[in-house]
Amino acid sequence: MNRHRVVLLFGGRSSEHSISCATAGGVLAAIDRDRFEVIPVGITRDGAFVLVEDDPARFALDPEHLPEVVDNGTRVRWPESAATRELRVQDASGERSLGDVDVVFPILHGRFGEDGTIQGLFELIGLPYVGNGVLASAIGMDKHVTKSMLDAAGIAVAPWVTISRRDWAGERRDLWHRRAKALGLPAFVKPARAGSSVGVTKVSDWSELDRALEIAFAEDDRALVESAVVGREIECGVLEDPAGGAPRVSVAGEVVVTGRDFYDFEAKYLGADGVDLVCPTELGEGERFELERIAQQAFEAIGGEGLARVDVFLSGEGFVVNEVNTMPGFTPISMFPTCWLNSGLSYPELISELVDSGIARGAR
Ligand code: G1L
Repeated sequence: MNRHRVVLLFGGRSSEHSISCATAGGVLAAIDRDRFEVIPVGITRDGAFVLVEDDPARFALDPEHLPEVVDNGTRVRWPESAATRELRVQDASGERSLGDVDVVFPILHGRFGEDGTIQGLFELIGLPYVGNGVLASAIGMDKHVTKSMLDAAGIAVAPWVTISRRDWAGERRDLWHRRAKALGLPAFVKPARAGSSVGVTKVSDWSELDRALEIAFAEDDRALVESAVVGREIECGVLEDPAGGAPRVSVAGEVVVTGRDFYDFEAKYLGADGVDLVCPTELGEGERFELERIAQQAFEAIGGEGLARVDVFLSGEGFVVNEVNTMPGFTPISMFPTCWLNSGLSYPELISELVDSGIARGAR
């Protein structure tokens, strides 16, 4: 059988460049080589597309040495029209063809990665790709827009107020303070767009609000003030059904925070102490059923395609959706692959399934 040719795209102009590289290393090591031929394409921190050697070891997740895409002087050229899927590369000895590709697997975070822009490029040039499309990616990137969509679909979310930098700097700052304070304490202040808890502050006293907003405004022009939900932090994976049926939902995992304020950036990616991922986590039968329904609804509310991780709180009043992540952490030990592993899908199988669904979508 002819192997499908997969462009693994990673790195990029984002603060999570190294996480993307390490994730790509995990995918390179696990992807089924009998079925897929991989063409690794890195994006340098400056935004250059370079052809990278297909060597998983180069991108191992080592806290001492964070992996990165170095500019090796090559330049990858995308197909110039939707009539061709030919990838080309230029190097010191000139330009040559890399042959036709079947699908792109984008492992990119933040701006120009999971906000729909790169997906728009693939749509324009007619290249099939893995994961969410332009709209769901753009929605999922923005916490205010995600919450608005979920709320409109009748899905419970924590009460929130969105404040723009202009609102806050203007004459009516008091009005915005009052609106925020009506939410009650404790509260979280978050930038509207920024992944991995960057710029997020927990506020336990309103005297901390302005400082927290300032931190959030360093990341984005809009900030959310959100009621903190008291409850368990539970996450589950959603996968598109290739046959067009209802999306599938994995068993649930739980983020058990023991020694820090919340599940922040350090805890998530640098393996800092104080956080345990428990999967599968204990839920009653009714809760499991309810979570499955909510995860499916949340996925559909944002127009999800391919996959998503749905993060919820289980409070005294039931489930509250916190976030729909269209590009979840994806190393072999991340929550999303772990949830699927405990649902009977291994990491290599999960990768195969995602790539297959990207190819199938391209064919439709
Ligand atoms: F392509 C998929 F499958 F949709 C996909 C792409 C990227 C799934 C998960 C991710 N995750 C990431 O890119 C990252 C959050 C690890 C990048 Cl930093």
